[in-house]
Amino acid sequence: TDLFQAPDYYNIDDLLTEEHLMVRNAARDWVKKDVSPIIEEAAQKAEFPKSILGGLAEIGAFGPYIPVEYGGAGLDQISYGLIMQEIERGDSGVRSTASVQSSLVMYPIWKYGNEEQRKKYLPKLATGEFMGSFGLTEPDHGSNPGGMTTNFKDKGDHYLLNGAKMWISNSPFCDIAVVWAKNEEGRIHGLIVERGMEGFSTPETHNKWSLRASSTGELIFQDVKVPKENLLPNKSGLGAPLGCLDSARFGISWGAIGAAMDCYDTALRYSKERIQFGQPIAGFQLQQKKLAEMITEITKAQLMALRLGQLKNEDKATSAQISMAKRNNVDMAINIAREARQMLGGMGITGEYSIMRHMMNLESVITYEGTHDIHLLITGLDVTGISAFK
Ligand code: TGC
Ligand code: FAD
Repeated sequence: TDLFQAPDYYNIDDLLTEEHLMVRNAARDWVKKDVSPIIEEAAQKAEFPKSILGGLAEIGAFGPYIPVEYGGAGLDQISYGLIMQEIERGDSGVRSTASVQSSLVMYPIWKYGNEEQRKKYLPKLATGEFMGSFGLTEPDHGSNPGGMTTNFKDKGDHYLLNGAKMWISNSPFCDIAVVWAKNEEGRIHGLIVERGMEGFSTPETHNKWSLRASSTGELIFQDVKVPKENLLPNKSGLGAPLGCLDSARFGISWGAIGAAMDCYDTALRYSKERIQFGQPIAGFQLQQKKLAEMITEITKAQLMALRLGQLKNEDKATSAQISMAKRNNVDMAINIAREARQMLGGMGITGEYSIMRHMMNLESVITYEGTHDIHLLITGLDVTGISAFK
């Protein structure tokens, strides 16, 4: 990784502002210095490296676009994307932690919370003093979150929350969780649940082969008394959590490019150095086909992400446009990881190189935040007007 050369085949840097480049380069330098050297061991041990939380906050990865008055970095959407790209070049699990904190915890508190909630939580989330998780998925409701059974009842001076969430990033160490649950009328609301509330537990999910440097777990609620002031008042219905997903999926469409860049760069360098049959394997047509297709796909993904960022800055990006980019760019990255791994031969399966870790991580990325197939159906619905979900 010391020699990392970021591919920029179409001079996309020329389309970025000074601020974008500054933010991107700061994130890139930090990943190189503080993430790349430790991440392989963390992944092998299946431990989230908590030592990097301060650094993530410093590069603006916790709330990049949240206004400065709430402790956020006050940046635009392209800067947010570039930060995600650089972090995921290091590891998708680290990017997951940042995505959840920013788009799934800070975003709903900022957009759907009241001023008191914003002031209480956002500045601490921005520094990493508080870490958050986002509970939407349940054991029996993944792609179909609208079917959720987690529920809360109005008990006069508090709400009583019952149910369980599964596959929750950051859950084992989160201080707060933004939890989506149905009220007695079946309407979905967001509640802020705090660690320490009686009846709230967060068991860790073990034995993952993917996203091993990210901590995943459950959120279990057994008669948890949630103060009424912890309900997010300004939006309800399934559209509320889905609105958060739009922001996270946008970040992932950039993040996946980072993972792909790292795989491409590693394979390119390796193939120029690795000699077989008396010549670098980069000289064989079959290997060049892989490299040529990789750089073509990365370039297409970069242009898609950049245009989407422009639309998002103008508040014009549709959910369906975001789905298309998430689906395309993650698929692009996982295919590049698989091809790049082959180019390294046996070396490709070891932790000496980052490729196999990226490849395994991307199996989660292509599944969470809406699976590859769900995003295809979202595009299908958008272009035909007919839902094929149900
Ligand atoms: P449907 O009837 O289509 O929609 C219900 C309501 O929601 C509105 N809506 C959206 N609003 C904002 N943003 C979006 N992207 C929206 N998509 C839909 C819609 O207009 C409607 O509003 P209203 O007012 O008419 O009620 O809902 P459906 O039940 O048919 O399901 C739709 C579907 C399949 C698209 C959706 O449920 C879906 O996206 N499923 C995938 C689930 C998913 O992505 N889960 C992610 C969990 S979080 C996670 O994975 C974090 S990973 C950690 C990390 O990020 O690193
Ligand atoms: P299912 O919904 O059971 O899907 C199984 C298969 O069926 C998939 O291939 C799917 O595409 C397909 N399928 C489903 N419905 C249809 C349909 N209508 N038509 C065609 N095919 C269909 N969730 C959170 O809320 N918060 C988190 O922080 C979080 N972090 C995660 C971290 C990791 C490491 C992982 C793996 C997941 C995480 N998730 C999180 C959950 C993630 O969002 C879900 O796994 C995902 O939405 C898919 O749900 P499921 O696993 O229940 O699969």
